Amino acid sequence: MLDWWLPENVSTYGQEIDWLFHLIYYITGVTFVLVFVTMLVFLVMYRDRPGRRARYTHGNTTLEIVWTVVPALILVILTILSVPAWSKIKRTMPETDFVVQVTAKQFNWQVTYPGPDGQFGTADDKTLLDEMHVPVNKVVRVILKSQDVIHSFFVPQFRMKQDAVPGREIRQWFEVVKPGRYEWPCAELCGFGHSGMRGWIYVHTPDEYGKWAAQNLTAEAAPAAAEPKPEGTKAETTKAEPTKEGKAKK
Ligand SMILES: [Cu+2]
Repeated sequence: MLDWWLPENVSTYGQEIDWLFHLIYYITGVTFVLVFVTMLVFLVMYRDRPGRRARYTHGNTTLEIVWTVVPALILVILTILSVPAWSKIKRTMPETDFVVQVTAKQFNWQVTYPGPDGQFGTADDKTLLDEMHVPVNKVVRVILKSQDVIHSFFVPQFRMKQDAVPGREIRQWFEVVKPGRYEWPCAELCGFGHSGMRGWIYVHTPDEYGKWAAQNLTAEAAPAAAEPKPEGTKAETTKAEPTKEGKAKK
């Protein structure tokens, strides 16, 4: 019923987020209606009328216990219901051979592929700015880092959101079921240029991805990294395709 409300879900675990989101929306929606209807009824019932005097009442203990315990129980139940989604998305790490490193900085996403040797931190690593290319129907593991402040990796259609925290390497994963181009904003107010910090994730069919990788990730593809980069230094970046829109608006 609320499906029009959210961006299209293209992730394998999106359903598990969405039903919780909808459940919480229904609960808060019903609460909202009940509170406002009661308030409006009381406004009319207890309005000022000639000859009527205000009366002091101390309250109703039973009622107060009920409206404290019921919301507390709802919150506990919501917590319990969200445990399976949390453990599936955040706690388990499906096996995959597709790993990319994302280093957030003010105000870009730096996406590093391990290159043909499959190792990070070697001469054939390729780093792109504000764009990531992945194949469809493939578990993608992201090693998320930050070079300066807290940023937040967010792709609404993937139902994935994770802070990037300086000093930490956070592993996340996603698997997309529909090829396309998805906006990738930073969801943490990370500084002056925060609103311009966004990239694009291109989800390709396996064939298309193979072609893209052959053109952009092979040793001869681009003069990206001529020598190994010591950890923490600013990576050289290559623009794989002209995607100007990724860098618009500062
Ligand atoms: Cu940011």
